[in-house]
Amino acid sequence: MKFKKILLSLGIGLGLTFATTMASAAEYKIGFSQIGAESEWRTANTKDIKEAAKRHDVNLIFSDAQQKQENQIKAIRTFIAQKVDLIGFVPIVETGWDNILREAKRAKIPVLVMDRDLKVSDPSLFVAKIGTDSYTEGKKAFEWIDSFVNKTQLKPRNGRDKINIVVLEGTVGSSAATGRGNGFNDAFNASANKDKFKILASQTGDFTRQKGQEVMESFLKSNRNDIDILFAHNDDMALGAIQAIEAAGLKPGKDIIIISCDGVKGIFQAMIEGKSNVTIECNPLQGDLFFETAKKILKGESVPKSVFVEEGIFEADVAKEVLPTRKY
Ligand code: GZL
Repeated sequence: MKFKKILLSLGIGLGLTFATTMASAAEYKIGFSQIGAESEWRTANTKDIKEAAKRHDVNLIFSDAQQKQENQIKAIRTFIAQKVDLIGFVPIVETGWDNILREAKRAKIPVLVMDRDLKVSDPSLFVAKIGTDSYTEGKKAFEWIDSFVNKTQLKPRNGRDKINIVVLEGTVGSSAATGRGNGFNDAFNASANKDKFKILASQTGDFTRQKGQEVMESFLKSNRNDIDILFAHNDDMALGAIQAIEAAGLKPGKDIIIISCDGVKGIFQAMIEGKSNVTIECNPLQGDLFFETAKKILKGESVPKSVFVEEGIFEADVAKEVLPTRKY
């Protein structure tokens, strides 16, 4: 009879929230610092991590940093004090991790990164990264626009000579935003049709629906009839922008073509309603791969430095058929 113990360590006075899942006499104790709950994607990522921890019988100490890097650093320091076997985290931004990861290294606690990338002076400060290829997602996004315009012979509205694109960028300094932006821009500059297009405006919406709506409202205020395409770095900002486009009396998905990244259920619903055109999948279901890799590390097995999860692309015409199969 497996002895089951419920461990619930509430956040200490640092404004952090810690929760420990039902912990059996698990083989390993793993501390995980999550960014927050900024998007449908993130909440799906968190749900999958917690469920995978149970499947892998890991004692998970989970911390939600509420979108603040300093909370992630505090949480990692707490994990070190708790002498966890391994530390996992999603770096909210790429830089600023060297010192805290040196503390983990001194404590001989391996670090496994999930989802986003980080930049450190010494690559040995983390063992590996499980995640998503944001550069390729951005590249796929422009390549889709290029082929869509070619196929439909989309013309600029308002008699303009250039097809105007506006961009809602993700969190400033995050690898997801940097990667998608670089991938998009490199594909744009490599295109034989690049002279057809112009980036009219580009601004961060911080990956949230609310800010996506606000920034799109500002784009529309100054360029109501001069926006042909919206590229949003995630679906949540696209969903916010859709509300702004409708409020401005325009038809999202028709007057303004919309492409975004993630592949969450909300954007499938919008595509079914004809309000968005395509989503570039970014898979949040990384929990099993994370814990499998963590156990290999803890057993002294070698693991690849970087592993990407599978990702596809879904256009509006398949949304109705695919939505029931979506897991997030
Ligand atoms: C991408 C991930 C991003 C999602 C957003 O790997 O880090 O963060 O695209 C989420 O929805 O907020």
